[in-house]
Amino acid sequence: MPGLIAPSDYSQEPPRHPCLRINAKEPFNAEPPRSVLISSYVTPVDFFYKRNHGPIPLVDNIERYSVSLNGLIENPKELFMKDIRMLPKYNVTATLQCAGNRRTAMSKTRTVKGVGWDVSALGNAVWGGAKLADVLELVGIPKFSYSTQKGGKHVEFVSIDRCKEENGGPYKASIPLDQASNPEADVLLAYEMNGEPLNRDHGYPLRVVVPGVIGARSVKWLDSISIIAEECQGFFMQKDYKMFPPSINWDNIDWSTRRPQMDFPVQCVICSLEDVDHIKPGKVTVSGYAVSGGGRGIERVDVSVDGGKTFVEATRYQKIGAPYVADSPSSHKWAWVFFEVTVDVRQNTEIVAKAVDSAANVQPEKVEDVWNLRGILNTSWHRVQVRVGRSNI
Ligand SMILES: Nc1nc2c(c(=O)[nH]1)N[C@H]1C(S)=C(S)[C@@H](COP(=O)(O)O)O[C@H]1N2
Ligand SMILES: [Mo]
Repeated sequence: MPGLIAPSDYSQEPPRHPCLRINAKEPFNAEPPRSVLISSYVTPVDFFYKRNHGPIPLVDNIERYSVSLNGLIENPKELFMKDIRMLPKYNVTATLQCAGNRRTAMSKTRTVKGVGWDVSALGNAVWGGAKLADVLELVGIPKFSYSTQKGGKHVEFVSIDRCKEENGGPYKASIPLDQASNPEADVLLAYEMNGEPLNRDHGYPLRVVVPGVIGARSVKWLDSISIIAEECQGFFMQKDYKMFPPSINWDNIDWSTRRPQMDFPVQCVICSLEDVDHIKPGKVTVSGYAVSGGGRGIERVDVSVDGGKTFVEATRYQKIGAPYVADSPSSHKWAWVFFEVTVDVRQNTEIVAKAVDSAANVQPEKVEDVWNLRGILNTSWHRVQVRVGRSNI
């Protein structure tokens, strides 16, 4: 597309913050340290995880950049940035989480395929942009549509980055039309992140943000939107990001048996302690994040200091000083919740955290129960080992 360019190598990557932990260099995949992740409720752009499948695209002329809307619609259209900026602007606070978050821990029980991630392959941002439902109206698709007259039932987002999984073709994904055309689903074509224009790593000049859904569907560097009859047939919808049971291995896998993963399940992680941490005996603050998919709130976060035998409830908050109530209109429904509890630790032990969402969904106790060959959606109870000594090491 004129305006947006996909480099074929990594010689034109943007600068990145030195505190990021790099899990893969080319394509660039990195996450912040745990303590940095929970130092701010809205994640600063520099510390927001970066998950890429190819070199970062470049814009040579923003005036010429446009998104084409095509497929099973009456009047295909080219939309320029000014057309998208003319629509009402929304700011949606939403947590983006990679399905591979916590993959490294899953790999420890049995090897999985994929980039290793600790617990910070997610971040919470204020995304600014137009609602996809408003954009679709520009091509004659009314709000709350399940199908177009020509039989379109899915909305496919196509980028321009070159991914080896797509044999050098662009990254793409789709969501159902009824979600895309529902203004309450808050799907955005975002041009801002935390009040600033998107930067190159996060999709400049325009990206999709699908709140409550695994990050893989929030396509960056948007080039075109196609209204199609069946879901997108791209690699990342059909041959990746699907949840298989632990019995499936690379010899017996049949990708067609499972649906592409959309909503993410309830998740919670302790970020104030490392996997193995050394502390002084006495009071310890246990804090971290909890988040669920589909707009479900966090009803409870339980913390144990005896390896999961007994639990106490942690305090939850989104705004300091204001009590958080799951699913209340005053809460950020698409955003994570921070939790905190002070516990007394006198001897070496395992500290555990688990959350319950507003649909009473719970996290699995053991990682083995959700192990899958691609290592996605590790939402098992989060466990850290503490070693108690007289002095803080
Ligand atoms: N065009 C494009 N969009 C993409 C990707 C990509 O590689 N290319 N990665 C996806 C995945 S797997 C995730 S988790 C999120 C990461 O977004 P971020 O890098 O802004 O954190 O972007 C998604 N959108
Ligand atoms: Mo991802």
